[in-house]
Amino acid sequence: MSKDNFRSGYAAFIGRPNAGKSTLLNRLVGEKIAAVSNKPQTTRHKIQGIVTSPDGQIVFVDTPGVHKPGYLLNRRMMTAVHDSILSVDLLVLMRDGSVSTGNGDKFVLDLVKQSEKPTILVLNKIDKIKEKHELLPLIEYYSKEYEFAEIVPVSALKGEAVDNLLAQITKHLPVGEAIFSEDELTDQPMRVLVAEMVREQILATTGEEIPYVTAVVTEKYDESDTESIKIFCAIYVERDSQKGIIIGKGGIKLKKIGTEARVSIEKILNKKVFLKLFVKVVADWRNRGQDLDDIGVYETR
Ligand SMILES: Nc1nc2c(ncn2[C@@H]2O[C@H](COP(=O)(O)OP(=O)(O)OP(=O)(O)O)[C@@H](O)[C@H]2O)c(=O)[nH]1
Ligand SMILES: [Mg+2]
Repeated sequence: MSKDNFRSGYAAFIGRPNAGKSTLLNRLVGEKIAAVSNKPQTTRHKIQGIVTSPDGQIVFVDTPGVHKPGYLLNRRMMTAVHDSILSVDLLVLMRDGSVSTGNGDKFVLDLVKQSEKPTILVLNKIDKIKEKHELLPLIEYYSKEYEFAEIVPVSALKGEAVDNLLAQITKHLPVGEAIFSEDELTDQPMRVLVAEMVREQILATTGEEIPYVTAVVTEKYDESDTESIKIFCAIYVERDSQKGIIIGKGGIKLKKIGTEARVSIEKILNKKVFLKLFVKVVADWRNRGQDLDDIGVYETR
């Protein structure tokens, strides 16, 4: 394709919690830049991932799953979703194609309708479906509700049909030059990426009650040593009892979180990493603007 036809622009993933948005982002970018877990509300802020091909450059914006805001934290998460919808060229509405439609799905669909933006519908998790024709009623339902630019079934987990999705997304972006240099994968600062990797391991290692009350902040990122990078991360919780759960008996849980996170971080950095984690108790941080600013969940409007 000649350079005159090169397309570029921003595309935001929106959908319910657990739809697989971050999994797809990582898959498309080819590196883990967003935390993934089986617990809803894993993503807390906008994460940009960049995919450059000979045909175009897509800047993907991963957003938190759409949910009812309770805490100030959740209100800020939903502001991030609304901001993304307004600022991008194209929406990618993602849903789990293996489950039936609920009120949450309708709410997300309404956001798309209100935006009137060109939107690609992605039906994810097709690896969980035995017969592909089982998707037909869903495709029919969505086609009646909105004029989608494309409807693309994929499996983000297995990487099924994601190349086709990239081509479809590129096709619907405006003609224009690349926005970022072609070797860039994300605009996320390393500090934020590191904190994401630690939080991902907390989500993987602890039970249902803990994910919502924790946040991770990289407090020190020291590259002065040529051999290894020294990283200190603070894990915020709201109560002493939660601190105990994260640390575990004899520190065993925190150790596991640290080891697994270090492996992920070393993979991205291609360098040896010294990772130190410590737990901070800050009551009600989810409702405190200053704490949220410190943690990096910013007020964007
Ligand atoms: N079987 C299957 N599971 C998937 C697929 N894509 C994602 N998952 C799983 O679904 C869960 C949620 O994935 P995430 O990528 O964290 O979902 P998300 O939409 O980013 O969720 P939030 O950040 O909470 O909004 C994880 O356990 C993933 O492994 C898929 O294609 N097939
Ligand atoms: Mg996510």
